Amino acid sequence: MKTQVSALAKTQVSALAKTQVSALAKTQVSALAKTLFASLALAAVVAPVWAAPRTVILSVPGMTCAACPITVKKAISKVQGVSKVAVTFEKREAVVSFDDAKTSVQKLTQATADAGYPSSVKN
Ligand SMILES: [Cu+2]
Repeated sequence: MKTQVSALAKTQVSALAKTQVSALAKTQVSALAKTLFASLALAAVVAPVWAAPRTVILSVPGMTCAACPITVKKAISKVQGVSKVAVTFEKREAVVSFDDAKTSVQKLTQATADAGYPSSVKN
């Protein structure tokens, strides 16, 4: 009889322990979720900082005369988010400053390609 009680007590202790572990796990998950949420909220706040103007140098090998840079500059300037464009015929390159929240390097190279001047990133 004593043994049975003892066994029963052990079972209950074990069950209690499991409940506690489970509660602890839930607390940890909740804490993790809070941390995750906090970092996501922080990311949302920080995002505009990441969207700071970026400058990229595009190689535009297809420019064959002094008038070509005008066409290239016009094409890049039309892309939304572009703040500054400097195209040099001598170097066959375009230095473009843009807001990477509004546009991407891919859109810039696409714009020059659409104008007849395929380009690629130099830096
Ligand atoms: Cu030309």
